[in-house]
Amino acid sequence: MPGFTLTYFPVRGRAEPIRLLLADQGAIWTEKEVQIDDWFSGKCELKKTAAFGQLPRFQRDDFVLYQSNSILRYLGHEFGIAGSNKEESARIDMVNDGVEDLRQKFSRFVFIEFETGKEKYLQDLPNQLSPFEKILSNNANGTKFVVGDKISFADYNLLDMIHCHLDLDPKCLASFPLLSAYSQRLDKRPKLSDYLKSEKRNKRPITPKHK
Ligand SMILES: N[C@@H](CCC(=O)N[C@@H](CS)C(=O)NCC(=O)O)C(=O)O
Repeated sequence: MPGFTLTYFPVRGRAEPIRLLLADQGAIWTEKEVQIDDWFSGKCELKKTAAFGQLPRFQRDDFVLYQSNSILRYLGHEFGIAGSNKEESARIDMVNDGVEDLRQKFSRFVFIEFETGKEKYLQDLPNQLSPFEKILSNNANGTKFVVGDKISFADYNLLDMIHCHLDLDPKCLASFPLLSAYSQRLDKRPKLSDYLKSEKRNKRPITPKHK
């Protein structure tokens, strides 16, 4: 088993879809935690060497990678879950880019508008979720994954975004039967389910803003 190391803050954040993928694919990995205060006080040397001055950081032996979506895609190739041909890979990338757009909106809301913008954010959320419902409906009537008949790295990214939004509003999937069934189905995958129940996962808040 290759030695994977994931370095991030003690939150779920942008490392969480990577953790979901690793857990579900049966990988063993080492977590290195960086305390947020150390990072911003300059105590942490890693900020100076990080490719874009940010985390997560992924390492496998002497191969180091930054950018959460690049890490997801790399692991997608590693575990054979990045598409079985060019077209499938491109569609998986497309969904993953759509998840990234949603993650950026979610992050902006959590970090900038949390106190004042919740009502507006939740009002607009169906508009943000409906493309994913449609994507699911176009693939085996929503009974499988976002693309093809095999899980892909984009599924872990989408699942994490669903988890984040269910935490914000447990009823947010009420008008999205396919997304709702999809997330319940994925959560029940044995290795993923074990990880989701684990203490190490549950002691990490979604972001530093969450309790
Ligand atoms: N596009 C990057 C964004 C990384 C990012 O925003 N990282 C944040 C935590 S989620 C960070 O390192 N913040 C501390 C800083 O910017 O110094 C990725 O996907 O990895």
